[in-house]
Amino acid sequence: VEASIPEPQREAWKRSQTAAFKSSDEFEKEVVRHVETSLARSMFNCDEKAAYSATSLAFRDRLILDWNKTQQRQTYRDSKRVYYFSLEFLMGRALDNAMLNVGMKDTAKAGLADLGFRIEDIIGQEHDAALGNGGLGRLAACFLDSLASLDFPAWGYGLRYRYGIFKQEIIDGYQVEVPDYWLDFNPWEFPRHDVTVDVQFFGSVKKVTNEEGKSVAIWEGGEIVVAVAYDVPIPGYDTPTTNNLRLWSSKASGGEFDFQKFNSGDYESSVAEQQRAETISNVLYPNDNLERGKELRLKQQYFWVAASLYDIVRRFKKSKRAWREFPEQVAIQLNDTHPTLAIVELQRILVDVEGLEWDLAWEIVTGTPQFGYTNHTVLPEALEKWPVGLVQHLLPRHLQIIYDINLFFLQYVEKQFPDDRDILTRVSIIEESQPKMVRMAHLAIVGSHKVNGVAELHSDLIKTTIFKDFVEIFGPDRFTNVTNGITPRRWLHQANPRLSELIASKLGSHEFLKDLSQLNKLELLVQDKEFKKEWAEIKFANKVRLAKYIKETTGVNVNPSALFDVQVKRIHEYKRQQLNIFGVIHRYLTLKAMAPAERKKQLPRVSIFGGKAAPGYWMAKQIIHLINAVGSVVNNDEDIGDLLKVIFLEDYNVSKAEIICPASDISEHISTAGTEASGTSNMKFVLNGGLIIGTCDGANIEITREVGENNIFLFGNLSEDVEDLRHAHTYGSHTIDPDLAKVFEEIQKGTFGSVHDFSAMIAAVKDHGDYYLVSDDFHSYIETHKLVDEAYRNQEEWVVKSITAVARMGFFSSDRCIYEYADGIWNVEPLPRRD
Ligand code: NTF
Repeated sequence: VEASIPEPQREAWKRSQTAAFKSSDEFEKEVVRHVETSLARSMFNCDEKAAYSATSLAFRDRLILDWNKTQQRQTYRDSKRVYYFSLEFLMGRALDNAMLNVGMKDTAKAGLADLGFRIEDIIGQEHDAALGNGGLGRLAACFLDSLASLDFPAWGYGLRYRYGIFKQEIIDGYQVEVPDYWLDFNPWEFPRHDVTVDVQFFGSVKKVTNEEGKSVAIWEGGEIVVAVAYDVPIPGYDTPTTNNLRLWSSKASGGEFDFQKFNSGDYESSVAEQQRAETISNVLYPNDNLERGKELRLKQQYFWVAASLYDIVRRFKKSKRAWREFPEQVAIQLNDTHPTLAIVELQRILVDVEGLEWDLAWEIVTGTPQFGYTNHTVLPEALEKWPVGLVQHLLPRHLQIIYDINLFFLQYVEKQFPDDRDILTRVSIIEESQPKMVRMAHLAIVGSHKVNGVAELHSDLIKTTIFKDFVEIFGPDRFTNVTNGITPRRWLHQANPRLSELIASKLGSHEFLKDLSQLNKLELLVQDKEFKKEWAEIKFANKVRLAKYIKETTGVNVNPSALFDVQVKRIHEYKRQQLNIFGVIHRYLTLKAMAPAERKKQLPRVSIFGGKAAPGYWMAKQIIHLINAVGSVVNNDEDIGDLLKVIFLEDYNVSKAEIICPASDISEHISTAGTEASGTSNMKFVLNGGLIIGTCDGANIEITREVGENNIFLFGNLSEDVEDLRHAHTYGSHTIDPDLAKVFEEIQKGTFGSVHDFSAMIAAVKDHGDYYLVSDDFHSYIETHKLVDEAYRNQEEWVVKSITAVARMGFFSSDRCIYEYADGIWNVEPLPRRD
C-alpha cells in the first residue's frame, strides 16, 4: 500500500516539520518534555538515570531526523549500498558518542548543569551495549562509525541479543559469570514492529515439475520464526549522515496452529512455543577465537542472514532493476564466516523463489563486487564447521544447494588439476570425516570475490597456510589485505578529551579527527618544552583517574607516578597472559632477593590486567585465578610496597577501555608470533601516548614500521620459527628457561596458595610441549622489560617517544580501512549531502 502523502497535503507537513534543538534552552525543553511525557516523571522524581534517559531520547530524536534525511537521500539517489553483516557489534555507550559526533556536547553540558546535573554523571549511567566478545565485534563498531563519518551509504545487520556478553565478577580470585540483561530500558533503538520477516526452519524439500516443464524445489513444512527489526541510528562525526544498524529480534509466529492450541485449552504449550522462538536471539555466544558447533548458534546464523537478505532484496526490487544489476547496487561484507549462509540463501532466493536458471543465479551471487569475506583468525579451533546432518535437519534445501555449489566447484578444480586427487579432498566444501562437516571458510571463499585478512602478516599467512590451495585455484587476486584500524573519534576524542584538545590547539583545528594523518605535524613539536610538559601532565592526570578507579573497585592504592603496565583483552593462552604473570612473579622474586638499599632504587610498577575468560575455557580461568592470587600476596607484602602492585580489573568492557587506554605507559601485546591476526587495542594504546611491549605479530609489525623501532619494545621468536620450535619441543629435548623454572618452583611451594589449581598451567609448559612458546620467549621478555624500565627513567626521552609515536599513528584510523574496502572490495562511493 502506498503510504505517501498526496501533493496537496504536503504543505501542511512541511509547515509542521520537527526541527532539531539548536541551543541549550531548546535542549533543556526537550529533556524536560521527555522526563514529563516519555518517562512520566517530574522534577520531583528525576534521578540521574531518568536524566540520562531523557537526554538520550532528546538526542535520539535529533539523530532520527538526520537518519530520515539520510535514508531519503540514499533512496532518491539510488546509489549502491554496503551491508556489513556481523554477529557482533561491540558498541559500548552511545550518548557521549552521539553528543560529540553531532557537536553538541557543550550545549548538553550547559543544559544539564542548568537542570541540576553533571554531564559526566549522566554519561556514566549508561549500560554498555555489549553485543560482542572482543576485537571482531569492536572492529565492526569502529567500521560503522567510519562509514557514517565518511558519508558512505551503509547498513549494519546483526542480532538484537537480549543478553550481551556476560558480566564478569571476581569472587575469591575466581571469575563468576552474571547475565547481562541490558535491554531493560534502551533509548537508542527504534522497534519496527511493521518490519518483519518470516524465517523458515526444518521441513523437507519436494521436487516438482512446473507448468513450463522445469523441475523446481519446494521447501515445505517445518516451522516459522518471525524476525522483527530494531533500528539503531549511527551518527557520523561532523556530518548529517546518520546510518542504520538493523538488529533482528526473534518472535513466535502467531499462526492458526497456536490459536487452535490456545482455544483447546493448551495455553501452556502455546506459550512454550513462543519462548522457544524467542530463544534464537536470546544470548550472544561468549567465545572468542573458538567455535563450538551448537545447533542454536546455527539457527541464529540462518535467522539473521535470511531476515537481512530478505530486507535487502525487498529494497532492491523496489528499484525495478534487472537481477543482473544486483551486484551494482549491493555489496555485502561477511564479518568472518558466521554469515556465510547468505551466499547459499541468495542462490536459493534467485533459483527457487525468483525462478532464475542456476548458472545465471550463481553469476549474480558471485558477481563482482558482491560478497567479500574477512578472515579474522588462523587458529584451527576457531574455524567454523557444521555437521552435515545438522544442516540437513535444520536447512534441508540449503544443504542441497551447498552440495551443488561444491559439485560445480570441484569440477572446476578437477579441470585445472586433472592429476591431483588430493587437492579435491583438501578444498572440498564438505569434509569427508566422521561425521561429515560443512567447511564454512571454504564456502565463503568459493562464494566471495575478495577474501581479506586483517594485518599484513596475517594476510600473508592465510595465503601460505590455511587457504594456500585456493590461491592456486582462484589466483592471488582474490586474496587481499586490509589492516585493521580504530575510530579516532571514540578512541582519542571521547576517551582522552584533554589530549584531543591539546592536539587541536597545536594543529589549529579538529580536522585531524577526520584525517588522522595530520597527526604527523606533531613531530615538529617534539622539542617544544611547554608542549612536552602539557603532554606529560595529561598522561599523569589520566593515570590519577585510573588510580582512583582502581581504588574504588579493588581497594588497592596505586601510585600514579609508577610505570603503568597494562594487558587488557580476552584471556587466551595464545595471547599469553600467563607469560605476563610469570614475568610479574619473576620481578617479585628479584625484588625480594635484593638488599633493601638496592630495592629502593628500583622503578615502581603497577601491572594491570583485565579481560573475560569464555565460561567453558578452564585454563583461561586458571590464569585469572593466578593473577589474583599473585596480587593478594604482592600487594600486601611490606617489603615491596609501591614497587610492585598487581591489579585485576573486573569486567573489562568498552567503557572501561576508555578509562584504561589513556592511562597506560606501556601495554602488552605479547601473543605467540603468528597467532594474533591483528589486534586493535595495540593501536588504541599508542594513539593515547602509551608505548608497546610486543611480539612480531599481527599489526604490531606495521605499528613498528610506522612509529619506528626506537619507539616500541619488541621481543621474542619470529613466526617463521614457531613451527620448528614446536617440533623440537615434541621430538627433541625440551629444557625450560632457568628463570622461568624458578618461577614455577615458587608457585609449587604454595607461595600463591592453591598449588593444585596452578599445576595445569605449569604442566602446559613443562610437560605438554609448550605450544605457545612461553619458555622460549621468557628470557627475551624479561630482558626487554629491563629496557622498558631504563627508558622510563629518562622521562624527557620517554615523552619524546610518546609524542613521536602518536604523530605517526595516522595510518591506523578505521577511516583508512573503510576507504580501502570501498575502493578495493565494495566499489562504492561516499554520498555526501549536496546543499
Ligand atoms: C579477532 N578474531 C583477532 O583475534 C584479532 O587479532 C583481530 O584484531 C580482530 O579479530 C579483528 O580483526 C576473532 O575475534 C575471531 F573470532 F575471529 F577469531
